[in-house]
Amino acid sequence: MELTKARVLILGMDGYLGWALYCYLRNKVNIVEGLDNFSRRRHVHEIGSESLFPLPAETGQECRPIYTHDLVYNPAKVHKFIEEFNPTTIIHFAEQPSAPFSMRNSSSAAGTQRNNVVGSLNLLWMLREHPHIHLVKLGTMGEYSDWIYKNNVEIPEANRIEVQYQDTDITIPTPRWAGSFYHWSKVFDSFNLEFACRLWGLSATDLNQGVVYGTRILGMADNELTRFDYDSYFGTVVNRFIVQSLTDIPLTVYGSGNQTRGYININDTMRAISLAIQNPPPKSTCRIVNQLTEVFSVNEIALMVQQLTGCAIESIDNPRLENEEHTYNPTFNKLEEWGLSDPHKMEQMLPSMLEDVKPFSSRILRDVIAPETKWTGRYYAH
Ligand code: USQ
Repeated sequence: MELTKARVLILGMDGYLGWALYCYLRNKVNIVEGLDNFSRRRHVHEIGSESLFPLPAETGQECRPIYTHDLVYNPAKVHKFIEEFNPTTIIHFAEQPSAPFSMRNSSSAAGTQRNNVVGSLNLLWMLREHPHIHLVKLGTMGEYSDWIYKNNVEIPEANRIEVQYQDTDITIPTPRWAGSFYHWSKVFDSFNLEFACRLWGLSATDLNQGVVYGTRILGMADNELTRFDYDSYFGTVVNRFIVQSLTDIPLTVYGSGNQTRGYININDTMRAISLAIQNPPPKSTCRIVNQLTEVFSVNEIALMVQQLTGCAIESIDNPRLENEEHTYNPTFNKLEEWGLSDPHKMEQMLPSMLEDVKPFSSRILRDVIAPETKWTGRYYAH
C-alpha cells in the first residue's frame, strides 16, 4: 500500500509511541487520527510520577487532537468511530506497557490484563466486520523466554516452528513464556490475534518490539515532545539511565547487569511501523516481526552512559525474577528485508538524548527512581 493513500487510526495516541507516531505520519499519509483512554497519565500519576517533558492538558485549547475512547468499557463507541473513519490500517498501542506496574498488586495485574487482553479481543471482534483493515499490533520480544531459547538457540521470527517430539516431526505454535503479568498479556494477545486471523480472514502484523529508547523523533518541535518517563515503573532502562546520570543517584543496574535484551531507537520504531503499513500481509495471516536493531546487556548500556557523563553505576538487588546470566540470539530479518537500512546506533544517540533531557532536570523527582515493587511480592521499604 502506498503510504500517501493510507488512512491510519492510532489506538493509544497519547502514549510515548502513539504521539510520536502521529507526529511522524501526519505529513506522510492520507489521514491519521487517534483515540486514547488517557489511562497512562493516570497510572503514572498514581505511582507518584509525571512525564519529564510537560504534556498539554487532556482537554482544552492546547490539547492534542485525540478522541477519548475506551476499548474495554465502551467498545461500541470505538466501533462506531472505526466505521465512520474507515481506516486502511489500525495501529494498536492501546495497552498498559509496564512490567513492574503489572507486578505491583492484584489490582494492577488484573487491570493490565483486562485492559490489554480484553481490549484487544474487543478490537478483534470489531475487525471481524471489517477484515480489509490491516491491524498492526504492538507485541514484545518479552514473549520469548531465555528459559526456553537457551544455549544460544535462535529466537524465531515466525508463528510456527517445527520440532521433533516422540520421534515425529510436528509443527507447533512458537513457544512463548513470559516474565511478568504484563508480558503474559502480550502472549495471550498474540494467540488470540493469530486465532482471529485464521478464523475471520483478518490480516495482522504482530510487532514483537524490543526495548525502545529515545527522546524525540527527527523534526519534532520542542513544544510537541512526546511523554518521557524515567520512574521505576514506566521508564525503560536507557531512558532511565540518561535521567539518572543528571542526578547524584548512581545508575540502577539490577543484579549482575548481564541481562541482555534487544533495543530499538524511537526513530527506527517509527520507520518500522511505516514499513509495516506499506507492506500488509495477505488475508488470514498474522505476521510476526521481531522489531529490534541492536542487542546489549544492561552493563553495556550503563558503561556507555558513564563514558558520556562520568556518572556512577551501582548494582542493586534485582527486584525482578529474571535470568541474569543467559544467551540471547533473536532472529530479526524482516525489517531489513522491508528496507530499514542504517538503523540508529544507541551509542550515537545518547549525547542528543542527554541534551534533550538537560533543560528539564529541575523536574526530576528523585523519589520515583529506586524500584519499589519486587516480583516475589514483598515491597522494598523506603
Ligand atoms: N533494568 C535495570 N535497571 C533499571 C531498569 C531496568 O537493570 O533501572 C533491567 C531490567 O531488569 C531488564 C532490562 O533492564 O532486564 C530491561 O528492562 P526495561 O524496564 O527497560 O524493559 P522491560 O521491562 O523489559 O519492558 C520494556 C517495555 C515493554 C516492552 C519491553 C520489550 O516497558 O513495554 O514490551 O521493554 S522487551 O524487553 O524486549 O520485552
